[in-house]
Amino acid sequence: DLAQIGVTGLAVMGRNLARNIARHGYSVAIHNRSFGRTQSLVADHGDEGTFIPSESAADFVASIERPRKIIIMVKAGAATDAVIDELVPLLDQGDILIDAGNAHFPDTIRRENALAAQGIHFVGMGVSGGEEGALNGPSIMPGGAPESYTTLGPILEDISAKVDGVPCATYVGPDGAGHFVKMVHNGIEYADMQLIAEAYDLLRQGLGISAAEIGEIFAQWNNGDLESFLIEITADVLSHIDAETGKAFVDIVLDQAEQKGTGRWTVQNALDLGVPITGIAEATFARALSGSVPQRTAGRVLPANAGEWNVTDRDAFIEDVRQALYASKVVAYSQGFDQIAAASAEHNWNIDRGAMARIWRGGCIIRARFLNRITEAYERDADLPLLLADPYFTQIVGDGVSAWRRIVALAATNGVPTPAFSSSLAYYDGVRAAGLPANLIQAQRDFFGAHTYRRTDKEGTFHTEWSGDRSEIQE
Ligand code: NBP
Repeated sequence: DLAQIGVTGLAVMGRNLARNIARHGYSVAIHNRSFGRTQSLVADHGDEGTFIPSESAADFVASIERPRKIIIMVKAGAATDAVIDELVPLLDQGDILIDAGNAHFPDTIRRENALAAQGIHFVGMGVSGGEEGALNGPSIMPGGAPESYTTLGPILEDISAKVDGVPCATYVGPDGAGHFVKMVHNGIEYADMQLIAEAYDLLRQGLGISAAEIGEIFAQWNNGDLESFLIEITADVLSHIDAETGKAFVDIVLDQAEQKGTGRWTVQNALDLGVPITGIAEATFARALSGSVPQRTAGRVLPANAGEWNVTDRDAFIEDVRQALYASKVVAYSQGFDQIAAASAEHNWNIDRGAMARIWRGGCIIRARFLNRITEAYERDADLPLLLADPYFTQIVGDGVSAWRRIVALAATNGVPTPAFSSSLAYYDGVRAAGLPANLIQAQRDFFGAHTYRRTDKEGTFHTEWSGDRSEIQE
């Protein structure tokens, strides 16, 4: 019998995805460049479902029913192109090739265009949730031609995470849309993690309490609006004791954060689109700063001239930090969804932002209770220009804004770096302001570069002839 679907690339992600599909009753053809991984999957988990192993790509393709559905789960970049190049000559018109790796979306657009010309459906598919998610239910963000989702969708929805019985998988949009949305998901993840780290730092420095005590605070927060996977694991991480030293685990981890690059891609794309995703950008740069060892070493001499912590009402301070965290988090998501809207308009992807929030509720790293609120906001207004301006978010962030200001002011006074809290508040005040000093920027631009300006009192484009003595030349 022929397999219903194939998976090639059986490292940790592909192996778990193949097992997940097989456990849902589908027969799965499996293949990997080096046959050892294919054999060990059968040896270790062959009893979980129907696997059809092949050593060669030709046998693999021949073992799958038509139109074929083949998931590629290999290292992003050149490896993905190598696999596509090997498979394509073996395929027939109408077959569906699915790249489930972390491709950069411009690569997906390029591949989709090239393969569409050859009659092959190419689906760039974001998968989030790590190895655990791949096995037990990830969040799945497939792009490509909509007709490919008709055959592929039911399988993806079957194997995805479910929240209230609703699958965390849906069609995102043409060509690179799926990988784009996965990229922004990762960018938001960077912001979310940085905000949590800043909250932790403020609690630690402000209250002088232990990591474990802060873990308890996070565990409590996880019972409310902040309930999310990242808050939950933060509570666990903070209460974890290093077996070797008996110290708090977080205290023996070197304070230099690394990155694989999806945060950087998100920020680069936002710069291209001109969308201010300051929360994600600050989070990405905060990781870069943490790893800037020569600068941090040289910087140790810089004077602080900072105040000293003197928190008199412990509970009030904790609640202020919680509100600052929640408000900053809403800003980060608001900005990320702006970026999705801008890219969707640029590429004609027609992405439903409410649906993206819905499929992020389970399976993925940023899964959180409050994503329901985002879905509801876009259900109220699909074209909402600013998530913060949805009545629910306006109220909840407005309720917390005094606390947010107190926390950012305290952090600045006491010399604690809170780039994501602070820049998110600056963004909030920026979009809220009736006027911005951008008028001065335009005047300066006109002065030195004759870049022109528009006026508040009449339509049109104007240029002022600035004279050598800096006074305006009268006509
Ligand atoms: P890796 O990213 O470590 O890739 C290993 C796989 O790529 C192996 O199957 C390897 O075959 C294959 N491969 C390579 Br490397 N070069 C190849 C080539 N030239 N031709 C054919 N196959 C080649 O595996 P992973 O960690 O399972 O991740 C797979 C994908 O999923 C990546 O794109 C990753 O970014 C993405 N992803 C990972 C996670 C996660 O949490 N790890 C989460 C979400 C998405 P071999 O066995 O013969 O060496």
